[in-house]
Amino acid sequence: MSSAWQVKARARVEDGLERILPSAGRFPQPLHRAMRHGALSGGKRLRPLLCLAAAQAVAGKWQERALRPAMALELIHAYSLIHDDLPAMDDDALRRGQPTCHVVYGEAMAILAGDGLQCLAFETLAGCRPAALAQALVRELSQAAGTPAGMVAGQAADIWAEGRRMQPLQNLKSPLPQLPAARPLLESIHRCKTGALLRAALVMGGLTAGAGPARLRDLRRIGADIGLAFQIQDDLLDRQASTGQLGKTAGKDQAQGKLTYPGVYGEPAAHQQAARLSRQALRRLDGWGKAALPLRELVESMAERRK
Ligand code: GRG
Repeated sequence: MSSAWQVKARARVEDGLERILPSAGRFPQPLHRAMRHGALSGGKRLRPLLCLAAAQAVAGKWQERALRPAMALELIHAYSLIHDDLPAMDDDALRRGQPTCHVVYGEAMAILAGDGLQCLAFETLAGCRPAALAQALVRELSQAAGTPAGMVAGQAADIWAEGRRMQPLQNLKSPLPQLPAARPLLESIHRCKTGALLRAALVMGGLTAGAGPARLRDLRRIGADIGLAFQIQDDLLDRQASTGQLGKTAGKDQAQGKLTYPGVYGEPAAHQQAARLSRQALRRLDGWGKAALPLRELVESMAERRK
């Protein structure tokens, strides 16, 4: 169940995204419609809410100026989902209970829509003031979304580990090194692919609210905990929930031979690990006081999520 704070924050994010996305009627219309399809067709808006909640936890009250970084995070997330659904990646026709972007607009427009959303994310951050804050936010988001320790690196390692889409590499002149062992590889994939952006959401909220080094370190640690817990839960939900519940195709990880926590450790141990990480994140918030209530509630609702 969403708290009143979450309802208000989500509405502000929806309004903001509606405002900054190019209108559907603007040339070239197929591109802009595809971008809007990717960014406005539902979604829990977790990353923006985490950013806004972290800013409030640090500053003690609602931070209007955290809306820009919050939207930038969601734009990057939306781009990653559009690209992840492409036939060359995860190849899925269903997302948030609707046909995926490439199914509706074709592969070329879906690729370009993802590119456009990524550019718009950084343009949005460029409008933050003072300029030193904009610079710090751009650094945080580009590291979390990029490589070697961000989302793009995690996605590449995931695809490499899965093996299915690597056939062209047989033509390489110099062979690639062996993949790391399953357990460290799995944790690294999860921390980079999904965890890095969730961690950045907290850090960007903290930066916007002027957090000092100790608060930023706490936010980074909380973000790392909930980021890994989130992906472990995703692995579990992929096995345990239905396509109707998830709004995306269930049971794909096993079908595609993906490296997952329940696959490597078993479902009970994976469940325990996710629960332990969520508890650890909540403990780190002890002593933050009332201002951190929205953040606590978000961490709790993430731990209980069913989709
Ligand atoms: C294509 C560069 C590139 C990266 C893609 C994030 C990602 C990397 C792939 C998504 C694959 C996936 C479904 C991972 C599970 C975790 C995840 C990101 C789930 C979707 O996030 P939610 O649950 O989605 O926050 P909503 O729809 O609520 O926004």
